[in-house]
Amino acid sequence: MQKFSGLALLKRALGGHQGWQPQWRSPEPKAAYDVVIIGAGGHGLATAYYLATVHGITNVAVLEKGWLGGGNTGRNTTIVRSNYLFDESAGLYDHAVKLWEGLSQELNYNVMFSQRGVLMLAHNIHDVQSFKRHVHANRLNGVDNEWLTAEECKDFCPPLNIDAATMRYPVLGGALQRRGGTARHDAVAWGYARGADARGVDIIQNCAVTGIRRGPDGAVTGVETTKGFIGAKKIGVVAAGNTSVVMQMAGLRMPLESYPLQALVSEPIKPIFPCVVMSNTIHAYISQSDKGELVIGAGTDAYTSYSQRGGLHITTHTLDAICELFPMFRRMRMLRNWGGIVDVTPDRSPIIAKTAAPGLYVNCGWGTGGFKATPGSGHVFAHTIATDAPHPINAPFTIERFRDGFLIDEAAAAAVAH
Ligand code: FAD
Ligand code: PYC
Repeated sequence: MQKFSGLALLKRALGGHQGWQPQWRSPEPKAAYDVVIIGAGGHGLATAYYLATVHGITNVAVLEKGWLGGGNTGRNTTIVRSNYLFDESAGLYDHAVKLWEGLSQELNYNVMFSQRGVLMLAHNIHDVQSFKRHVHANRLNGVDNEWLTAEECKDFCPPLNIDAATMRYPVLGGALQRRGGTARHDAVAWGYARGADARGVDIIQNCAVTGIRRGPDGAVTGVETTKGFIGAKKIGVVAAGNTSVVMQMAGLRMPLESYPLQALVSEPIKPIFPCVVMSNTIHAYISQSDKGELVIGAGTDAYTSYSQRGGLHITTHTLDAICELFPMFRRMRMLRNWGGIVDVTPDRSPIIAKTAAPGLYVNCGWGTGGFKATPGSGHVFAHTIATDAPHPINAPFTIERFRDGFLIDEAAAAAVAH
């Protein structure tokens, strides 16, 4: 694998940037693989990477109907945090944050992970009580989170308006996770793709899965695709908003609904915004990308849909909220908006599990919040596929919890987007 280093960059720069190799191959599919992963988003690529690096399973294909990272991975607003309420979630999301902290080194690829802090604002008594409960629960689990007064919020994020006289919903304080922050979403997909490819994983783009074949015993035998049949001993479905459609191909119904979720960015400006701020109550969140754009987002559309765009009224509502919280941004122009399709479970927690079909595994239900979990999700899903048993961290995240009632209700922590 081509190594990146300061010296390598300098050498290429002096040589007119000749000689860079493609970061991954574009192979034709083989007749069969030990494992086929459906979906080359961050989670699917991370799964393939850890199958190869941790479990030594390299006869793996990742099949992608479009382009690598072109789903929600390349459409999200890159917020990383682990301030979820329940022990199970703290275990899962903080596992991911710990992997984020070493990911650029692990992949030899700069994923631009920036722990600039995620501040969740409280605007009413309910918010204050709920966030303080999160702060205490997180700290019991060894996850950093602290309560700030309104003035401390303003110190941490100077553009924030805390003048109660000018606001519908005054800022009463906020919960700050300093280890939270942002990362470069494309780089995460590219870094995992490059690492998996170098270990022999075939990443096959423009290859839609159109069917899942099962043998007489119910076990999977392979997938029908737009490039023909590909045999597989094991199949991992990591198709985000399309999960229900793909699982239906194996005859399985999922407890999921798919909604459009959108975001938008402003014109780029000089660095002004030092952290991530989220407001669940007035429905907006904001950060600034390293390119200088303000990255702004809101909630899902109210209705299920497979269209990768959201309703205009959601955008205008979000911008109302942003202008109220940060009056100085009233003069900004918005550059572009886009949407993704998010797969939402009834308890707003993911499913990372074996299924009733032998050899078929599913990783889904991340809804509006799976980017932050990418490394941890791939790591534990690879374990589940390789050993046919869950990793202790994902053991509670079964499909059966919706039958048995062991829900992990993270609606509040799933935050502004829900
Ligand atoms: P994806 O990246 O969507 O990958 C799934 C892939 O499967 C896609 O590339 C798709 O083309 C492919 N696929 C589907 N069907 C088939 C098929 N039949 N055959 C082959 N391939 C198929 N999360 C956060 O943690 N923080 C955030 O700030 C955040 N902001 C968001 C903002 C927006 C606007 C959106 C839309 C989402 C946001 N999320 C956020 C959620 C996050 O993006 C997702 O949970 C996460 O990226 C899911 O990753 P994935 O790899 O599972 O899915
Ligand atoms: O999960 O933090 C999150 C998030 C922010 C915006 C969308 N999802």
